[in-house]
Amino acid sequence: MPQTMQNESLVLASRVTPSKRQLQWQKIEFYAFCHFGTNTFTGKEWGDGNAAPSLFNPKKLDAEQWVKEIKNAGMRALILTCKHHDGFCLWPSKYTDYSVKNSPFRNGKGDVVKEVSDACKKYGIKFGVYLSPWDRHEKTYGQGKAYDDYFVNQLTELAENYGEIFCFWFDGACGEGKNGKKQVYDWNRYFTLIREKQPDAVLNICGPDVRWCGNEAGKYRSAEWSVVPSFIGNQEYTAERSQQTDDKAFSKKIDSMSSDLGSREIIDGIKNFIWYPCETDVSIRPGWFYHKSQDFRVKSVKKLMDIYYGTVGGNSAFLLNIPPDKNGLIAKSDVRVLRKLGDRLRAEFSENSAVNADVTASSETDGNRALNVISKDGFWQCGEEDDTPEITLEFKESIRIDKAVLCENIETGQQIESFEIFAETDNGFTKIASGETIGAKRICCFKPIKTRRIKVKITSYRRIATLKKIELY
Ligand code: FUL
Repeated sequence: MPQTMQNESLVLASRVTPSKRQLQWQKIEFYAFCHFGTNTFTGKEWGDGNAAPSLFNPKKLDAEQWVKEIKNAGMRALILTCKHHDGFCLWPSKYTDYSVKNSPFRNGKGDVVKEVSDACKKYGIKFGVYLSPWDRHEKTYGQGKAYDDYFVNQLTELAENYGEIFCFWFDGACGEGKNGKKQVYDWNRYFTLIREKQPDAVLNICGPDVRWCGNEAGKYRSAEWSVVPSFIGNQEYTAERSQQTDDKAFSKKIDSMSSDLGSREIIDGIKNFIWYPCETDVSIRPGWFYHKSQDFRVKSVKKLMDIYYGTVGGNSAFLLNIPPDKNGLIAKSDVRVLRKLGDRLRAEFSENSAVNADVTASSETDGNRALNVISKDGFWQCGEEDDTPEITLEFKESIRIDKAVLCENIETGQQIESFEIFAETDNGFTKIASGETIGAKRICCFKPIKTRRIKVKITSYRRIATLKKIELY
């Protein structure tokens, strides 16, 4: 433990670790959101709950097409809007008539949730549920327990009938305004039910497992902490900061809750902390739902790569929305970008040069050797007295790289507060990258460089310093 670690808040924060389900979720890294429903047919972003079910008619719906494109683009899961704010259900719920069963889709015999979850199973990606708590159609909304019963019944249908669900996504948005209906959600009841039916599922946004990044514009923090003060995990705190009007500008707003949620300065004096890792949600288009007029406004591969590096490579998950069109297919314009994105990701991370290195460190602990950073299992942990640990990777022949990937062993917490990376050239060691947090993953990009030695220096950390992986591309 470094000399500077005398502060009580720092010690407490350094002892917070993720749950098993949070660890599993963290490995998914990059996954898709599919906003689909009556809005797809009415052109709206927020349906008012009055659109006729007869409008819902995706004649060529092919969930396998969605999943194949999503998987090929490098994503490992898909979250479907089973019910958005308009209340229309994409599965034939027993508890309402406002669903696919009263639509022309598959002559009222269809079930989009089933088709999408089956396709995910078939192609080996995970399936997640978005179920909007705010419901503009359901009459009991605003009546307290009556609506909670309705919501719990729907959660039960989804949790019981569609196999394994990796995530339940609870949106904090509500546009009722001051004079609108006021529903006090019984969150604990919802969470208890899901823990019982789907114990491995994470509960996102208004749930305790995964935190909303605070904006919908794809903006990420330069230092992202997964250990944050406990009050940030409060549902009301999240809901108050979520979307309150059908305001097109909200998706571009980048005033995220705060740019720093966990540094030494911010947590000073705080005693209660939670592991609450970040998820960055953003749409591939301006809207969350498909609008033909936005076919020319699909984000570029360059923009998506930037968000990928900043989120997956910045200790956050990346949740990219790809809204299927009126036919029930991912539109050609989006497919084109997704395919290029997949190719690009494969090319950027094709050959990890670090695997051939000789690894040495300024210190190491029993069982947690420096060499572990290039092997599949284990991690490196520096010695107790080592205030600025260094780890060096040496190669027999020069390697040419433009990216370094660093991962902390988050099973023992998030501890590193700053680091620097150096490459040896003819002029000695030159600094090629630096940063604050690492967490689950940090991707550093730099100008291509030829070198025979790479050194990672941890310039500040909390209680223990670990690295699980170093990769070089
Ligand atoms: C927001 C919602 O209001 C949007 O319609 C969308 O579902 C987005 C992911 O969350 O809060």
